[in-house]
Amino acid sequence: MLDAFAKVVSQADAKGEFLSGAQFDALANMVKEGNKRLDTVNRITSNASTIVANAARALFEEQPQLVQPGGNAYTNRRMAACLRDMEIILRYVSYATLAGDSSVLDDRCLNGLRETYQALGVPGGSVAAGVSKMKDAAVSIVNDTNGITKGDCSALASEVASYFDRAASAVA
Ligand code: PEB
Repeated sequence: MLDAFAKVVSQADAKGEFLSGAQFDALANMVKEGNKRLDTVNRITSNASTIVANAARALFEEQPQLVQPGGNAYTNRRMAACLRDMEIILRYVSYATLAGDSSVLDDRCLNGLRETYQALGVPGGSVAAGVSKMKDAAVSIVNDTNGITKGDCSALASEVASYFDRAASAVA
């Protein structure tokens, strides 16, 4: 598990070189913009249950077969497993956002997840659709300028979106 700093260190060390100017500038910018990152993680974290619940509701509206007899979210046990899975994925996206690097998401959540779903008979495409709904909700919460100092959060918003996309394409 790496963060943006450890990642650069390992890349430079693999080549036996000092940090490049570009690597240094990118990290300096990350420090300069650090409060935005923390606010972003904080917003996702404090809205996690809303993000999960709304995304799940929208998913089941769009794919009602999931909650009908024989569906993958039919019975309270499977519904609970589904909501839990969405929450786990959101949690790892929040960690990756804090770290500024996807490795925690890749290594601890996505690695082998497609095969797990295949073995369980859970449709990966439906999980991906749920993840994409969480993405839309999280990005709009991140971009909500209500009651905060206005600034440019576009880079962070697209970084957050990229972690959701990564999760969706890992299971689709
Ligand atoms: C991954 N999910 C399930 C299981 C595992 C995971 C390991 C099997 C064990 C269990 O049931 O608890 N666990 C989960 C995860 C990590 C982890 C992401 C990462 C660290 O450790 N059903 C649907 C939707 C979808 C869904 C499409 C979006 O209809 C999910 C939610 N996951 C789902 C369901 C089960 C499951 C298990 C229904 C139960 C499957 C079953 O037992 O029939």
